[in-house]
Amino acid sequence: MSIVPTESLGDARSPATATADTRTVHTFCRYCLAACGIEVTVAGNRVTKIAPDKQNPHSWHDFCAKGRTANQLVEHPRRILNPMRRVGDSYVESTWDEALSDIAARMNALIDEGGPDSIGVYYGNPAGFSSSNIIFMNGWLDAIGTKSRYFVGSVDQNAMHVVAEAMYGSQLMSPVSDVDHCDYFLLVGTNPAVSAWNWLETVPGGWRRALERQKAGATIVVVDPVATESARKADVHLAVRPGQDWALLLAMVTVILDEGLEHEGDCVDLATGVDDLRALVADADLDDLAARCEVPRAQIEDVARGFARATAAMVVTRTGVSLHEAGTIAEWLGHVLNVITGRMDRPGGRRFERGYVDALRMFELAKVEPHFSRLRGRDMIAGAHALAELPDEITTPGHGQVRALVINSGNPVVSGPDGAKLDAALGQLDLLVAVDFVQRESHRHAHWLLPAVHWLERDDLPAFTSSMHDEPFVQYGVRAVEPPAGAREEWRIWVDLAMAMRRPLFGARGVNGVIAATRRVATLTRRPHVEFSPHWINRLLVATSRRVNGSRLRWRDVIGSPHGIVLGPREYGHFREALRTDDKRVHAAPPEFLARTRELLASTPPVAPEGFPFQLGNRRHRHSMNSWLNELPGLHPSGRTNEVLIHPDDAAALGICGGDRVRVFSHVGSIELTAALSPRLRRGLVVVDHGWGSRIFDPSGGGEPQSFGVNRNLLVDGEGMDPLSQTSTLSATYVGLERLA
Ligand SMILES: Nc1nc2c(c(=O)[nH]1)N[C@H]1C(S)=C(S)[C@@H](COP(=O)(O)OP(=O)(O)OC[C@H]3O[C@@H](n4cnc5c(=O)[nH]c(N)nc54)[C@H](O)[C@@H]3O)O[C@H]1N2
Ligand SMILES: Nc1nc2c(c(=O)[nH]1)N[C@H]1C(S)=C(S)[C@@H](COP(=O)(O)OP(=O)(O)OC[C@H]3O[C@@H](n4cnc5c(=O)[nH]c(N)nc54)[C@H](O)[C@@H]3O)O[C@H]1N2
Ligand code: SF4
Ligand SMILES: [Mo]
Repeated sequence: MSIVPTESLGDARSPATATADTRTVHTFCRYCLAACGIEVTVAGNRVTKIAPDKQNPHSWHDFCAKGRTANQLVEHPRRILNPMRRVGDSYVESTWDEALSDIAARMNALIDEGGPDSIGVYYGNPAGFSSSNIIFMNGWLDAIGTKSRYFVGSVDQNAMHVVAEAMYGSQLMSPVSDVDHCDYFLLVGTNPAVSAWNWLETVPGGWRRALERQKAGATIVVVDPVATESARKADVHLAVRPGQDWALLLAMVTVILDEGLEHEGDCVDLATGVDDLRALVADADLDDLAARCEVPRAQIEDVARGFARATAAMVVTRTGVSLHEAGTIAEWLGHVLNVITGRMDRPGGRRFERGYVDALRMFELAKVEPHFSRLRGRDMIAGAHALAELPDEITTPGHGQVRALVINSGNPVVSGPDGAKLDAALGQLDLLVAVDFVQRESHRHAHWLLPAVHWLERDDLPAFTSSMHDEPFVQYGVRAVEPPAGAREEWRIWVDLAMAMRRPLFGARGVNGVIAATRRVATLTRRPHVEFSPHWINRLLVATSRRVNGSRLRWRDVIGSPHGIVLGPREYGHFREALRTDDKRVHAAPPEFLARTRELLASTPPVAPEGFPFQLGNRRHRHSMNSWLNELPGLHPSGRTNEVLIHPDDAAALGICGGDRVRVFSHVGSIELTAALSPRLRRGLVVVDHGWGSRIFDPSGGGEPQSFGVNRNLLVDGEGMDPLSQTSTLSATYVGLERLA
């Protein structure tokens, strides 16, 4: 079949119910992986209302306030509507032709001097919610041949990738939660009541569904140093010492193996390495482990037994685990608990969803050559280097020094470690290009601001993440409104840059010529849909998709089903065949993890350094998305900002009352904010929400920057890192507190 679309994208959109000037569009929210189905009312080209899509068969018929107000970002008063070029201290509006040719010429000159690695990119979390952005960004990076790729994974999910690679043979093999059949939830370092049940998986309304299971008799255990919204609903809350989940989970593995509570079949047939685990736990001492994580031994034993004996159970680990030095070990031990108690690919456990597209295979085909960073000599993880390495790579001269950087959907000065150091480095670049809607903190030194398109203005078919849904599902995410004339989808920016730089997209000769030819034909024939676009790829992916529950996906069904299609019931039993390990077994005890765990066992428990007696924790807010959406009045009544939460006893000892101004300092930075007292924290922990303190500039209007709250990551040392996943230790910083006069 031809993959050239025969209808325009406009025709492919959902058959909107229309009255005079008002239409209803069914699509899904792309702010987080919960992917809630939504019903968007559009008048003219304006969104007038967003409601949950009650007919979406996969979604939970509900959503959160971020989805409800998604149009506020579209209509942001400071939205960048055309490319903006820096001239001195201000910006002037420019055309795309000017922007692309200037950026291309400057980048080519830098490559001539310092090689391809002098061009770098940082891509943030929202890049992954577009079905075309990262594919074409990599195509452009391959065109250049640069390895200076930095990615949000090193402040988020890298531990999962490292564990999946070592245990299952592919970094992308992330199991999904089978919530509706689960009898025992062990939730570690996650607050799904606020953050929704998502981290490399889509489990719509996951928390609500877990609570329904609880009503039917299931047990929920939450492991968190804070009595969060989720912990307060749990049957058991283990207020673990921050960063010591590895000790807690290892203690549970010990109890299970010592007491013979493991799943015999899976320990023999499915997994290898269980004997190595036995040898490891033989060297561990339960009392020592309990002392390290500061959870009573009896409670650990209870939970381990309850978990192992439950008919159906799952461990879920998230960012509370990963943003610490032993994050990978704790993440691994969570998977070990699932594997040795027979929870993989069984009802109520962690299932492997195949998806209609074999993302694992595509990932293998696109496999990048190993690359070691210039200064630290560290390997890439999930195709990118650690954000923490970026500042030195920018400021240290030599061949391959990063001299031009593109920030694609990211705000790393606020979301990554040691923002001040990164900010200073960004200021030294020969060329900084930001692709975003508004100019935020990380973009303040930008030479070019390139306006992006919001998902309400964009079509997405998230085929490569189809294996992350908790049931087989497809939905074509149609746009609700047309983007502003001057904004461009990222894929087009990357394609245009490759062409302007005269470097072959994907490093494949001839591709640029084909794309240029389709553009010429489109102009000549006045049929814009003839032009090459990601739509071609979508058609190809659907045409070559694999059978789900025995049937093949058809394009007309995909675009003819605005609410999405559940492609039959959840399937079990594909995990084994999907494994990418050579022996098709789960490697329960990868040697590098065993070695690191022995190191941790031999180490003395961490002590707070002199002068910094508190540990800085983190919180997410329902109405924020990392460092953005904080500025939207519909989500945050004016004046809302972040504060420092302190345990009342700790506050009393320092003479601090709620409402006092307080200075929080670490050995790399200092911030000032208002104190709020909360008995919900462990003593010794202080909590500041991340994501605040990002200014929003006004490049077109010249107004004063708007600022909301303070950036707690200014206190985080970029040197702190989990050696296995290269993840920054964003939740482990030791800080001091003082009351300000
Ligand atoms: N202390 C601490 N720090 C953390 C965390 C934590 O728990 N504690 N969490 C970490 C986690 S999990 C993450 S994912 C990272 C997030 O880190 P990042 O992804 O680097 O940062 P965000 O704050 O999400 O900023 C995203 C930017 O993308 C823009 N944007 C949104 N949608 C689009 C789009 O479609 N196209 C384009 N071009 N731009 C878009 C937004 O305007 C915003 O400026 O932060 C990490 N930082
Ligand atoms: N409203 C909202 N929803 C979001 C986001 C958002 O910014 N806002 N971000 C999205 C993104 S990008 C992601 S990655 C997911 C993240 O989803 P989650 O990982 O569930 O994120 P959090 O809600 O920050 O929950 C992390 C919990 O870990 C706890 N914690 C901190 N340190 C430790 C520790 O050492 N051990 C243990 N056991 N717990 C610890 C914190 O107290 C916190 O309650 O959420 C997504 N959903
Ligand atoms: S939980 Fe909120 S932000 Fe996430 S997809 Fe749903 S509506 Fe969007
Ligand atoms: Mo994240």
